[in-house]
Amino acid sequence: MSKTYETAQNAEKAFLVGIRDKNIGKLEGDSLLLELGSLASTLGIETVGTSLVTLKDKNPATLLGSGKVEELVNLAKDVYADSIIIDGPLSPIQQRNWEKISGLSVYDRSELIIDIFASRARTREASLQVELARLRYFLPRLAHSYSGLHRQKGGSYGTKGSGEQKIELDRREISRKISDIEEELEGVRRSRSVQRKKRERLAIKRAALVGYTNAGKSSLLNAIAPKAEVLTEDKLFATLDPTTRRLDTSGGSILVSDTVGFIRRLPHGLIEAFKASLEEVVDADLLIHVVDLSDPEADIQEKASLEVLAGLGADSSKSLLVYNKIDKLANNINTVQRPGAIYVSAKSGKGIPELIAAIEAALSEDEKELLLEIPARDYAVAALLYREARVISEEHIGELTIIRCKLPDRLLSKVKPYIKQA
Ligand SMILES: Nc1nc2c(ncn2[C@@H]2O[C@H](COP(=O)(O)OP(=O)(O)OP(=O)(O)O)[C@@H](O)[C@H]2O)c(=O)[nH]1
Ligand SMILES: [Mg+2]
Repeated sequence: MSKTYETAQNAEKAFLVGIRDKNIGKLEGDSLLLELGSLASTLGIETVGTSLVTLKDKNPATLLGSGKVEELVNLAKDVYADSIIIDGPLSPIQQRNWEKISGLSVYDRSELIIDIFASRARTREASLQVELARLRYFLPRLAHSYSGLHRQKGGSYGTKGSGEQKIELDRREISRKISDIEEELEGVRRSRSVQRKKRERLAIKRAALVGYTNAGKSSLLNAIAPKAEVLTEDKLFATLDPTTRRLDTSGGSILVSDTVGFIRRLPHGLIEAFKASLEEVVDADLLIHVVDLSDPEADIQEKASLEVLAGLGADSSKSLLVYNKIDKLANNINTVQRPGAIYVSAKSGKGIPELIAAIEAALSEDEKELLLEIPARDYAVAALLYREARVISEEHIGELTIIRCKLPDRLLSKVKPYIKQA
C-alpha cells in the first residue's frame, strides 16, 4: 500500500516556488524559500532553480494566476526539473491542476515536512503520529499520487477506469487504517498519562527544551545533562521523540525533555498529530526556549516558535529565553543583549553553568529551602515531604530525622512546628 502515497523521495531535481503576500517582506520571502530548499535537501532533493512570487488574488484552481503558472512551468522545464515544489499549502485540486499543466510532479511544503517527519520517527508513538498525519494528508490526494507514479515510472498504470476503482478501494483502506491508528494512539496516550501521574506524585519538576528546528535543543540537553546521549544533527527535525534526562542540581533532580523542533508554516495536521507528545511541553513546569542567535533569521524563528507554543496553549510566563551558538557570533554580543535572556554555546560550554543555575532558580521560585527536624513518631510528616517536596538530604540523629528540602509554599503551614532553620 505504501506505493499509493510514495512522494517526494522519487524526485531528484526540483524547481522551488516561494510565495509571499503583502504581509511578508522580500527578505522573509527569500528566507522562507531558502528554508524550503533545506527541507528539500534533507530529503535528498536538489534545487535546480527558484522563483519568489508575490501572491495578489488567490486563484482557486491553481493558487497563482494562469499566466504566472505557465511562466513558472517554463522556467522549471528550462532547468530540467523533475518536480516543482511550491511553498503552498496547495489544496488537492490545485496540486492536481499544477501537475496536469506541467506534466511534472508538484509538491507543497506540507508534503516535504510530513516526509521528513516520516523518515525521522523512532518511537512507536512518533511513528503512529506521523503515519496519521500522512494518511490524512494523502486521503484527498490519491489521484495526485497515482498520476505522479504513473509518470515517474514512465509506464502505464492501468486504464483510467481501473485506476479510479483502485483509488476508491484505497480510500476505504486508508480510512480504515486511520481509525486503527487513532485507536492505537489512544492506548499509547493512556499509558503516557499513567506515567505522568506517577511523576506528579513524586513531585519532580519538569523542564522542556523547545524552539525552532536546528536551534540546538538536543545539543543543549547533552551539554546540561552530559550523560544524555541524544542524536544531534545539522539537519532539520533531527528529534521527533521527546527524550527525557535527569539533571541533578544542588536543589534536587529536575527532568529535562528534548522535543521536536518548530518551523514556519508547519502543516496543521502535524501539529494535531503531535499534540499528544507536545502536551508534555504544555504541562512542563518550565519551558526553555532555545533560539539560534547566529541565524540571521533568529528574530523570526523566535516569533514563529512563540506562535506555535501559544497555539498549543503553553503558558509562556514560565519560560526561559536561551540564545545559543554564541561561539559563532562576532566578539561583541553586548550589542544584541536582551534583558532576561541567557547566552550560551552548547558547543564550547560557555554559559552552561549559568543556564543550569537559571533553570534551578526558575523552578524553585515558589519554594523555600528548609531544614526540618522530625521526631520518629511524626513519620507521616517525613512521608509528606518525600511525596510533595524536593528532598535534598536526610540524616538521622537518635530519634530525630533531619531533612533538608525545598518545600512548596502551600505546605509551609503543615510543617511549621518542625522548622529548624529557614
Ligand atoms: N557552532 C555551534 N553549533 C551548534 C551549537 N549548538 C548546536 N549546534 C549545531 O547545530 C546543529 C543542530 O543542533 P541540534 O542540537 O540537533 O538542534 P535541535 O534544535 O535539536 O534540532 P531539531 O531536533 O532538528 O529540532 C548541529 O549541527 C549542532 O552541532 C553551538 O552552540 N554552536
Ligand atoms: Mg533535536
